[in-house]
Amino acid sequence: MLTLYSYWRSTTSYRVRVALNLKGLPYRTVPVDLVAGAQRAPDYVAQNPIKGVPTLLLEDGRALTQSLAIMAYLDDIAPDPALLPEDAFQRAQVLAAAQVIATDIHPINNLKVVSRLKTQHGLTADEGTEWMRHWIAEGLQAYQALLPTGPAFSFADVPLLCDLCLVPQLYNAHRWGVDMTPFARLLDIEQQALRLPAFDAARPENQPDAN
Ligand SMILES: N[C@@H](CCC(=O)N[C@@H](CS)C(=O)NCC(=O)O)C(=O)O
Repeated sequence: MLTLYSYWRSTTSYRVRVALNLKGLPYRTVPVDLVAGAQRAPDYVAQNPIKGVPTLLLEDGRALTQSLAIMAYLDDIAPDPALLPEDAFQRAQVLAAAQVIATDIHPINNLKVVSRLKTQHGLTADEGTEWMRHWIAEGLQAYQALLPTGPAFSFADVPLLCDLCLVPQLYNAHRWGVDMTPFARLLDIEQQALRLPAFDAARPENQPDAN
């Protein structure tokens, strides 16, 4: 069976949990307590040198890191349902939206970045929260601006790779108190997604390490 090293509140782990569930791939979860610093333990770093979750351990013992790469791998080994459209232009649109979240929003709000701003650069807790709210809101504005009107999810009536990035990011936006008033289209997508068992089972509060 596949093994997912995951943290309940991690948005990158949440993406992969949804992908595994959508594709019906059974897996066991090994919690990595990010708040306790377990991602920096030497045994863990040997598998995931960037010191983050998720890591996906395959049945033969090989490990994969980076949530987008893991999702691409899962799409290759279990193509149904597809996470990317066949059409080259639509595929690029979905990847662009996914990257707004995965490469523009997430890295600058990661635990280690905001912690360092506080410990090394004098940011207060409130300023740290303001930092995250600002960059999440700016990123969500960009994401929403990329979307057509009409489909139930971002680009289609089924969830695609970018929706698997969006829903966890929205969880995070709620967590940090981002004003969601401008994001009605995104909240509709979230509502649709969380009705699906694959998303519901992947929610942070449904994870074994939730507290
Ligand atoms: N680009 C990586 C990021 C992995 C990552 O940093 N995940 C966060 C949780 S969402 C983490 O483990 N952070 C640990 C830390 O900041 O110390 C991916 O998409 O997998």
